[in-house]
Amino acid sequence: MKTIEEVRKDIKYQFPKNFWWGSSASATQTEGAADIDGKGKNIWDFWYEQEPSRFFNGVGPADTSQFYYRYKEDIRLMKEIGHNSFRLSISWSRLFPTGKGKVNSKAVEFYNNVINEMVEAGVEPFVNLYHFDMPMAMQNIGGWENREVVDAYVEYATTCFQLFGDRVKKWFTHNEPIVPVEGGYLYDFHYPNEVNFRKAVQVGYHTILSSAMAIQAYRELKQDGKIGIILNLTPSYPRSQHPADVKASEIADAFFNRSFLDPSVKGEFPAELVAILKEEGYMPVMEEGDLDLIKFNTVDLLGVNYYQPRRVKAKENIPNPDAPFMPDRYFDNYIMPGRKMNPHRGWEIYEKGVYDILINVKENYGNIECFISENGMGVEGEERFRDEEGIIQDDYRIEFIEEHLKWVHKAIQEGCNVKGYHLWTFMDNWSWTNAYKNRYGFVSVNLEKNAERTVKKSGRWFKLVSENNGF
Ligand code: BGP
Repeated sequence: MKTIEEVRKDIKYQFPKNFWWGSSASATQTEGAADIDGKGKNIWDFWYEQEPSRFFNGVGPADTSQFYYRYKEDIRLMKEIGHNSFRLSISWSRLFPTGKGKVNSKAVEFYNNVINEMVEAGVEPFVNLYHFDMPMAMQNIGGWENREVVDAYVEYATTCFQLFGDRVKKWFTHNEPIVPVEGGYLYDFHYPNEVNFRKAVQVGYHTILSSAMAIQAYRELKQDGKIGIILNLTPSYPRSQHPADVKASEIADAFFNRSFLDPSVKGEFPAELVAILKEEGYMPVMEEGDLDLIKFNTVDLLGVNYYQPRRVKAKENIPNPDAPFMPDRYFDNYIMPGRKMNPHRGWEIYEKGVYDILINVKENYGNIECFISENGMGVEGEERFRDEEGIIQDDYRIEFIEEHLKWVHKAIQEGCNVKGYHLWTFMDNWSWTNAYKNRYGFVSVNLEKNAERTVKKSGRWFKLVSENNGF
């Protein structure tokens, strides 16, 4: 590896001053201690009890990376590998074991300790309020389908602002809110494992409403920070410029990107999506005043998660009219010949996608302040890349990050308002039903050796990038 001096001489991509270098993670995926110190169950604890076989190698949410116990060591390592910021999430069911009512004082103590430790280390905490982890007591009354849960979420969010807002200046209402809609109500990879488009729409709508209401609550408190949302933006590319392919990709974009992006940033829903929902008879139940709430409480800051593109073509066959309604009634997914793959995860790698997203945000979303809040490369069986000194030689990850950063750099040169880059993720963690199958971290977690942490080659490399503010 090059020395700092060698790297410094050779910087081709210099990033703006105070660029946010760091990584992101979530509570359920890292904390462990799932039934300790008064934490209530969330949907993951419950589902795992019901169906452990749905989780890779049968590993459940109590066996995650033990951040609850080892946060001091982890924050020290963040600092060591050049983090000036890190995104975590608060576990709603740790703070409110039944979703609302009485606050769990042990949770307050834990999050205070984590936040204080980070501030002391010079790693700015970016805090997300919801990362796929509905408290079970709330799911039992319908989760996001039920408007009462929206009110409980706003109470939870407000409590977080009051408890931690003196030190936390970057808040996020949700991470990838479309994923629980897809996983829980369309494609069966999150609890409650339903396939029901009507519910999916209601869940999505209530999530957007909850975000706007939390933003309103945050602004009423007049804390001098920013509040945003983190969205997985998956650009839709048509197979060809044939109008039928283009139309199919525009519809996919309206369902999967603009459904959340437009209301979050512009305060309104995409007309194309509303037209389809009206025509098909799937408009959600709304209350008077909701649309104004959404209109006037848009985000300050946008987190962009980018992993892979979505390639789309016009439908090959007429859909079965008796099949349950799904968004893909309007398009087919397209496998592009010659695409570049991450063979370890089975996802396409298309680095320019990140640039296309940023240009779109600049041109069509008022160039709102944004940052890359997740990007990363999952690798199955990564232990095989560990060398004799015990270091994972993840050159493929370094290359992956570099190739994406080059496009981020180009977007910045062209005037995009991009403030930072966070890798998914800091250390290997528990990834929902995939458990520990795909490793993403700068730091490896050796499950065989009591979750021992060792910095990978990419972590050492990232330290240099952060110190030089470029590479
Ligand atoms: C993102 C989620 C993360 C994480 C990541 C990797 O969509 O925000 O929580 O799960 O995907 O996922 P996987 O392990 O399935 O490759």
